[in-house]
Amino acid sequence: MLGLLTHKFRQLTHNSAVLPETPEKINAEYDIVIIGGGGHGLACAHYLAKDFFAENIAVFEKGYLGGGNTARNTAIIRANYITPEGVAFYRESMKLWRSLASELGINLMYSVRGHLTLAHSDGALRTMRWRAEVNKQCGVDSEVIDRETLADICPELSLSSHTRHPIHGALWHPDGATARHDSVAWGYARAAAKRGVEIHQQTEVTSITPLDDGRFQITTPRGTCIAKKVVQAVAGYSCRVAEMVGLWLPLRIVPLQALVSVPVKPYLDPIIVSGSLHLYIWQTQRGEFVIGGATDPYPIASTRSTHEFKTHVIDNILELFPQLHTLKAMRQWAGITDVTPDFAPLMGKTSLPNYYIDSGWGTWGFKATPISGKTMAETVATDKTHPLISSFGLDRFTDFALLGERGAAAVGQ
Ligand code: FAD
Ligand code: PYC
Repeated sequence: MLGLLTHKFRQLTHNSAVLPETPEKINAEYDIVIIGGGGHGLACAHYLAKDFFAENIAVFEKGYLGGGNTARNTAIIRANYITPEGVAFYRESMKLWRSLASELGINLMYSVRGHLTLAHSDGALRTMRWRAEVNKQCGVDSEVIDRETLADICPELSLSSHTRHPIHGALWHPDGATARHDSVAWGYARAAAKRGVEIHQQTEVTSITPLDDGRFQITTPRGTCIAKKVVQAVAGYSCRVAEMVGLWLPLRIVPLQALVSVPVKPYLDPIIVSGSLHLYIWQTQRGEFVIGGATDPYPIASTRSTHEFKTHVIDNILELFPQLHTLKAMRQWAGITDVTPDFAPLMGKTSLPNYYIDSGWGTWGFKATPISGKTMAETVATDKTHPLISSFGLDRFTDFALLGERGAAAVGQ
């Protein structure tokens, strides 16, 4: 009996820990090369192989799997956006999230805890009413609640009127959730590899040359190959990689910082966001508080942590939760985000045939990982833009069709 249990335990830990090994060499030719082994690139590889039986796919990742923004993100999942295009897109992502753990065969620690966006003025409440109406029209559960209901949902929150920014009400999104970010990357990587996708870690793409026959020559320090189709899913490096094929992307590259506290006893159930105070906070299953804010105000491709960020968010967190004054910060970090002018993603086909982009994920792309993978896979496999992403193309910047997602995508920037 003990032998059987030990065997089962080994099988379990073996299955959940093993990642695909980087093949010894790069092949001379691939049908599809995906640049970037974050959640988005890996999800795209998985759905290409699973839904479209695509073969001869390679993912090139310059560092380790999911080590970019996927590793640095604070794992908030929600669909309460403000534009109908955005709400429909993230609503479909939420549907995929719910069954993703069983699809990928990995524990994603998907945890539904509800999402509260605080309003500190009547103006903010008005915007939230609009947002709630769009949400409901698009089939997303979201409503404006008053202070009494807020006190019921989150009794830990200070509703004192003697603060700098008293709370008038909130937008309540009961489906708001979190998930374990590296399980997402590993789950997609393993599932893709099982279907024959080659995953090359420590393989930076240093140049891409479009050839006369419509294919691409791709150079890496580990060798060169030819690809019939190329997808770039490189988040903060989007402009740099797009430049390699002569594409200009309208993205602002800015750092986003976060910090995590030491673990303490269970205290806070919902995710709390305040756009006006530029902060958000939630408590992990292990008891750590995950705390973040707005992007840094200057464009710089850097992952350094600043003292200003820490003092700003902690100062404002204590206004909402004065009881946390003895909490100790444990770790602080940053990621490099790619922000569009209208805070909606930038995805799909480009002016270059057979070259596809998955970018413009700024501070909001983790929750989109499943649906971006699914819709990009269909767009790449069929060369027809998936209807859910038809508004997110590069052409919206020349056709005056910007989306205006700022009020719902970002934490007060
Ligand atoms: P990444 O995970 O960054 O993957 C891109 C990969 O491309 C990287 O691994 C990189 O090494 C690789 N790469 C780059 N250049 C090359 C090259 N030349 N050759 C090969 N590989 C290359 N989103 C949410 O929805 N909810 C949140 O709560 C949230 N919180 C966030 C908190 C922070 C602090 C940060 C920084 C971001 C947050 N985000 C959040 C945003 C989210 O992290 C990203 O939008 C998402 O992870 C993007 O995934 P990706 O796979 O496109 O990018
Ligand atoms: O997109 O919900 C979000 C988010 C929260 C923190 C960073 N991004």
